Amino acid sequence: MTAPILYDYWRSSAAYRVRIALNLKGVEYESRQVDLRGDEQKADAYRALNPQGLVPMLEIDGHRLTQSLAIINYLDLRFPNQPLLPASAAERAHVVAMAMAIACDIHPLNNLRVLKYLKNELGHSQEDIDAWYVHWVSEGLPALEAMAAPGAGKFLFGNAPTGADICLVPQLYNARRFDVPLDDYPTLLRAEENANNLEAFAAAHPDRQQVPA
Ligand SMILES: N[C@@H](CCC(=O)N[C@@H](CS)C(=O)NCC(=O)O)C(=O)O
Repeated sequence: MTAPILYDYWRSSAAYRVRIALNLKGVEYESRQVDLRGDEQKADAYRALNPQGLVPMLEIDGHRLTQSLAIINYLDLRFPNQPLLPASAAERAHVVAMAMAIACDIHPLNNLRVLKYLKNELGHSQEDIDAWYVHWVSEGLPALEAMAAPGAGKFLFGNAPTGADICLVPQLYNARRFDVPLDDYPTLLRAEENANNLEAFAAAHPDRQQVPA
């Protein structure tokens, strides 16, 4: 297999998820930074690869895959070592629900293009935008804590990392950037700490990525 190419951005939480999944699966890949600060994701050259103009995009096995959860699902089926979802239908639905609570219900409200639209098109102040960010994260995380607590062990579900932890760690990284208080989420913090103790998670951290000049 030729090395997959990840169209990546060091600070993108959706790309961060895919970096973690690739590392957990032990798949070596090439990272190509798409500079979101310079709007490279909107350029024709990138949109020709991913019409949505978003990162991540993964070239693997002759495919161009988009959407981080779809990519992670592909990797899980393609590389069955270290499964990222439980085998039982009910447990799988629970883990997917936690991942989606983050990836579908928190992250999209706080994405760069949404924050830029609030600022540039709708004329909101940075103070309003920060409040918007904190509001949606602070509404989503208590629900996630309640969802996770009954089945959590070292991780959000049980004692091995799953797709839910893959979504959690980048979301908490982002929350800290916006000074969102996290003390009320002991289950989430425990899973985050245990995840970050694994090299697969640590190596995917934004601080360990190449930053475009
Ligand atoms: N649902 C998509 C979200 C992708 C996404 O929103 N990516 C962000 C970075 S985290 C992006 O490319 N933003 C560019 C922009 O907002 O213009 C996924 O999970 O892959």
